Amino acid sequence: MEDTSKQAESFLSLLEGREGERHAIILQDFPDPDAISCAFAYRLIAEERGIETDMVYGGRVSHQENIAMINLLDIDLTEWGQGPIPSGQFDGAVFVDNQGTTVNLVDRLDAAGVPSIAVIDHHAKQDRLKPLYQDIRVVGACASILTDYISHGALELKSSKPEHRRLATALMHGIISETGSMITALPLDFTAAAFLQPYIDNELLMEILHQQRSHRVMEIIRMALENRVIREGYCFSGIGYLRSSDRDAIPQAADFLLTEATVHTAVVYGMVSHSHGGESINGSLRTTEVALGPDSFLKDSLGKTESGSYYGGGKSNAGGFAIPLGFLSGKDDAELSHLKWKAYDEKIRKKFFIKIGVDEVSDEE
Ligand SMILES: [Mn+2]
Repeated sequence: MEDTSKQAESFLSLLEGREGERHAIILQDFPDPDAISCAFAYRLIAEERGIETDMVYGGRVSHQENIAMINLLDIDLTEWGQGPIPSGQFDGAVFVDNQGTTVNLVDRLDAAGVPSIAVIDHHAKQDRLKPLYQDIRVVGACASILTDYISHGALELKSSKPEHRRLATALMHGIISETGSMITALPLDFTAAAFLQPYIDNELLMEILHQQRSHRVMEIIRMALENRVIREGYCFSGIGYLRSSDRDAIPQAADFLLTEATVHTAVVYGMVSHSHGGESINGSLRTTEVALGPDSFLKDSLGKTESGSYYGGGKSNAGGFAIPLGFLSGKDDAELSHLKWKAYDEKIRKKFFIKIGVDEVSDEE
């Protein structure tokens, strides 16, 4: 097993002599369990050394499982909307599970003169930030890096402390969810999970992992089932109009469609009405096909806007896209709404069919 004590040592020396400081822990705009647990870990480690922290993000915590996680584990994330960050409030920013490229707060932190103290991440190295300290490792979950620090003395976990149990549970959830239930886990992730195991709250972990679906989500899954078209292992489903608050049901519906025996790739999309009056087609792709490459699949299928940005992209087994409607946005009477959806639905499906090379005419079930 690799000796990681050096990294933990240099991380701890970074925190030395910083008593009385206040750090902003920066999460990506749409924080996931890995990021949330890392932020929580940094907070408790820093607290031990007299450093105050705020855990902040600039977007939205969506997906009911993530909302359940922060509620059940009592993790108080702060959302920083669009306004400026007051200067003099923070001595430094610490980026966990990101390197600033998936964060809309970086320019505002710069404007407020907040220096980047640390970047702790497991994504491929990017050059957006120039932090004092960085630890970027090839590991399944960033939570495993924070756990590695803890196991090397950053924090002495005690089962008798409820906060420590909540932290261990959060990190375990981060590792499990980020590695697809350990399928993509690397040795350090297993070491971290083994270290955390004695401290976790099993019941709480179960509760976070087994969030029940809301009625709305069930309805959207039903529509996705009804409207699905399957061709050569690909399953496409347009689900019509939905409110922006139900947007998270789209990836959940795609997850569900992927469970059908003959399906290796599922794409679900719908017309989302936003609170500011605009509309867009939002979609999610899920695949079990290792060779597919969601990023290029979506870019090739849907192309890009006139200004040259792609409508979508993704990572190894998932992706998403958003196509703004622009001039066609806004509430219409039933007939026009129907026409509008039908036009987009057919156009999108056609683009995917072209990409996978199947004949559109064979569309009739
Ligand atoms: Mn991560």
